[in-house]
Amino acid sequence: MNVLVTGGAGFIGSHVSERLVALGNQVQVLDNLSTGKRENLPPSELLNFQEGDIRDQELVAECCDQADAVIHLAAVASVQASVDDPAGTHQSNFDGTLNLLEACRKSDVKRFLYACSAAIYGDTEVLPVKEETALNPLTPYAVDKLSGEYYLGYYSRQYGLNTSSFRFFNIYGPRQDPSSPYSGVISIMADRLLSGREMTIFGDGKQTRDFVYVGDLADLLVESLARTDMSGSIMNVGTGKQTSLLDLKSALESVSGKTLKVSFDDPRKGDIKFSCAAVTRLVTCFGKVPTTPIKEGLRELLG
Ligand code: NAD
Ligand code: UD2
Repeated sequence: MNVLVTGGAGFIGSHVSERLVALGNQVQVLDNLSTGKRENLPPSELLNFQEGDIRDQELVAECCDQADAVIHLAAVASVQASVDDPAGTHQSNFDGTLNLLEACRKSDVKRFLYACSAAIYGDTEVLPVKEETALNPLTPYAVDKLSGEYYLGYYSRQYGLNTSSFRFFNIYGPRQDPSSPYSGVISIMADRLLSGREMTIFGDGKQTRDFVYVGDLADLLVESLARTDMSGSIMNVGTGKQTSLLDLKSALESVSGKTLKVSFDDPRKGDIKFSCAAVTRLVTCFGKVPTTPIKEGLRELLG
């Protein structure tokens, strides 16, 4: 199969590309390297790297012409960046998605997988969060992700494109970039632990997230490529378990034998307190949830 992976040089995309190549697929990566890195990708004759932008309609059409399937991961993944620059991030996060859908409609692409986000639920009172829960996208990032998901539904109904939108919860693992203050909390914790620097916990550390190991997500996406019975589907990708930041700290310390120095500061404005995915749809569709226990995932991350 020839698979176009947008954002393939990024954190999640590089794991997906690696899996696809290992299974003998031809992989095209389209990435503008805004946050991704060429060196995240394995050297392979099966992998063709194209430095370019999903906002470039002509280039996107060329890439889709050769593809059997698209895994669309390219986006400005930082929620804060979207708050700082709604119009700029909209071009990648929404216009880029529509460019891809249009190009797929005009070519022979059979399957389209999309990286949506738990951010579209906003702050919910009832946990775990089901897909049917009222949506409350509170940031430009979440509005664009949700709009993209709605468009997938439209292209599935109107043009028969076999689409699936996956609402990722908090993904972690090797190659997640810890360099920004808005990087994933596990990447920051691991970085500070290894460098001996202190990290700031915003709030009391009792907030929870549903953390998914990136390898499990990559397996799930690759497995779902061949599915012909999922068109128009929408699905949470979480484990159904919550872990607090304080529990994460203990787990990292027990895995590494080191102590993580922390200080506490006020909670971030608008921060969600508790988050956990309902996984019934995932179980019904795949017969399983992401399985890597958090300590094992942390061990992989620390290397
Ligand atoms: P990432 O920043 O590592 O990956 C995004 C990739 O997209 C990068 O390689 C970047 O260079 C590329 N990119 C950005 N804009 C582009 C454009 N206009 N044209 C071409 N390439 C472009 O982030 P990630 O964590 O790997 O996220 C992958 C996807 O998953 C994103 O769509 C993100 O919104 C979504 N997501 C991630 C999480 C998480 O916990 N990491 C949670 C929910 C959703
Ligand atoms: C994650 C995703 C976001 C979106 C959302 C869905 C990342 C980076 N962000 O946001 O894209 O999909 O999930 O709900 O993956 N924290 C600290 N100290 C730090 C950094 C973070 O205390 O140095 C706290 C933060 O205030 C929050 C928790 O850790 O309470 C998780 O933060 P995050 O940025 O990793 O992820 P989240 O859930 O805000």
